[in-house]
Amino acid sequence: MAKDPYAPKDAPPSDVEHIKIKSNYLRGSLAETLEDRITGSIPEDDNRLMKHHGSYMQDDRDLRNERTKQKLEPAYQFMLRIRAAGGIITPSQWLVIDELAQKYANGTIRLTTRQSFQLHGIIKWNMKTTVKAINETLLTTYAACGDVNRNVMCNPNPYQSEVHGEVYDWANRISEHLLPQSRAYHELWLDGEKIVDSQDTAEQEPIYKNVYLPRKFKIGIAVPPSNDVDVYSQDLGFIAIVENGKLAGFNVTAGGGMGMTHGDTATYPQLGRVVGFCTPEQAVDVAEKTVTIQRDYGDRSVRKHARFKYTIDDRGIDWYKEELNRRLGYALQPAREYRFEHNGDRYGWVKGSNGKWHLTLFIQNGRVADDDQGHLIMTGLREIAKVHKGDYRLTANQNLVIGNVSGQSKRKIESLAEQYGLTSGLNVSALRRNSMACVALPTCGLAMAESERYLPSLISKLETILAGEGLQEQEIVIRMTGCPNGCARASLGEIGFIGKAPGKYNLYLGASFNGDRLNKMYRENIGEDEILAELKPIIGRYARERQEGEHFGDFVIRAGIINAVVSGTDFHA
Ligand code: SRM
Ligand code: SF4
Repeated sequence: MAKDPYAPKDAPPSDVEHIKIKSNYLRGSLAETLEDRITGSIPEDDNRLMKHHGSYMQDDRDLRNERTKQKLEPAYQFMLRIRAAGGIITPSQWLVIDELAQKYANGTIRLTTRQSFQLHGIIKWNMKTTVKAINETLLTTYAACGDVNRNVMCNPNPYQSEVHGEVYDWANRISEHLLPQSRAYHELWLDGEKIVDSQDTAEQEPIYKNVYLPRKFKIGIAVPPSNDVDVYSQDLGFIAIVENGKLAGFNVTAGGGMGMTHGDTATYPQLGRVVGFCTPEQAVDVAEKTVTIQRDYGDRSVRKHARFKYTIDDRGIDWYKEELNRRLGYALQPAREYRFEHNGDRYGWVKGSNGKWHLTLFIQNGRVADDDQGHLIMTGLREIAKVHKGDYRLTANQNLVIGNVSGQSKRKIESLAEQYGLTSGLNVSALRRNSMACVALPTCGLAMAESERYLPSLISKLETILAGEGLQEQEIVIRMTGCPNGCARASLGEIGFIGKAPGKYNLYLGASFNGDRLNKMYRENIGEDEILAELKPIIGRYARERQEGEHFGDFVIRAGIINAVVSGTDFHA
């Protein structure tokens, strides 16, 4: 049973638990503190609740020292996360997000690793107008962050349009079903009618109760052979099983998660394990019951130990299976055959089985902005959205698909994409195409090192090494995060970097190309010169000694450069 490394089960609940319970279903004093004109900030208790509404208070860390010197309060601002299950939106919704980014945020849009959008730099007094406009366009920020189920990811597979349509529909249903029910969001942001004392009224959270979850919860659906959503990194994953061209159901995975803390071996990234198969109609029930298991058994004392992966690892995967079957009232069927080939995106034009065309674009680290080298990504996507009749789909790798383009419109979309430099991203090296970096500085309050602003230049140097070995077309998954929280799933990079201090990273090697094996630390706390010096000889050996079709992550293990990680519990061994 429980070998809880932190706390006996009767340890007192953490502060956040008290804040949630006292909050009257996520209200707290947000209504007043958002109106307070004296400061651009909100108190910490409200900030904790604000996350459930899809926003984090931040400050611009580039300006922190200067403002402290000038005895000014930090440059407080808010990040807003907009969720859309499976990452599909209409061109008119895109235009609204684009306009809000120009008007109230920092003029850019950030496509995230979970197929959501982030706007950064919104000041407190513009929050309500922004959230309202998002809701008016039928998108939401509700439960984009916080101790609830987050955006449900889903493969934006443009090839098999019919199966994708069905899978996407289930992603939406799971997402809707697990949304919090509290009217606090409507009251606060949408001028919904106030419920005076929700403790006594009909307002209830049938799934979350008034305690919500011990920690965030994440669900993703993959459609093999693509593991683009990194299904094993999810708390709960569904792997679509397609038989005779039809969706037969899903294999269910449980207990994945990427976050850890440097120096604390009781925290670790972990991969979900396949526990069985369910029919499509059972998927919502499996998700609900799993969420309630985590609600009831997750650690509410130590937040570092509160993710579902620890609930499972402490008790064993068989315990979860039994508890799930018990709550379902039926047993999951045995898992079915499937095979993943990769966890990245496939770029360029493809024709779907519905006869429509889809253009997958490489958007470096998901940052939609214009630059001074002729890449007018923001302007280009805006101009395309004005004429495009299909959809925009975000991928789980921070990229974007211009989806469902008719044969007649293809030429027009293509020429706009070329005109604004959007397609130039398709000609970058195979390494860059498979790269991902989290936001980190200057907005992320937890960043220990640069990520989004640094990885592109590090890749340029690695490209020179790879080209020297004739490997410029070799696909290698490379990922970086500015701290060990894992927002760009760096523990699943064949080459992974996790920030340790300004300019210093831990280097990890040995994850698989299809996302079914974690990497392992190879060198600790090294700067750029050492990174390049360490990787150069390994890349050289890979060029000379690899076997036919062998991926880099597999090679470093076969060559004895690093040991394979079989389970996250051995990650630090
Ligand atoms: Fe994340 C916290 C950004 C995906 C694990 N994440 C944060 C915060 C909100 C920082 C904070 O708490 O103050 C970051 C905001 C930075 C900023 O300025 O925008 C942040 N996370 C992101 C995004 C935007 C990264 C990106 O470059 O795309 C991703 C938004 C996803 C979305 O749309 O919902 C993002 N975060 C992830 C992922 C990847 C995933 O979900 O597939 C993970 C690892 C998977 C997992 O959860 O295990 C992830 N973020 C974390 C954690 C560590 C959780 C843990 O288990 O310990 C934190 C810190 C926390 O929760 O305390 C965190
Ligand atoms: Fe911030 Fe760390 Fe997440 Fe990067 S991994 S966005 S630095 S919390």
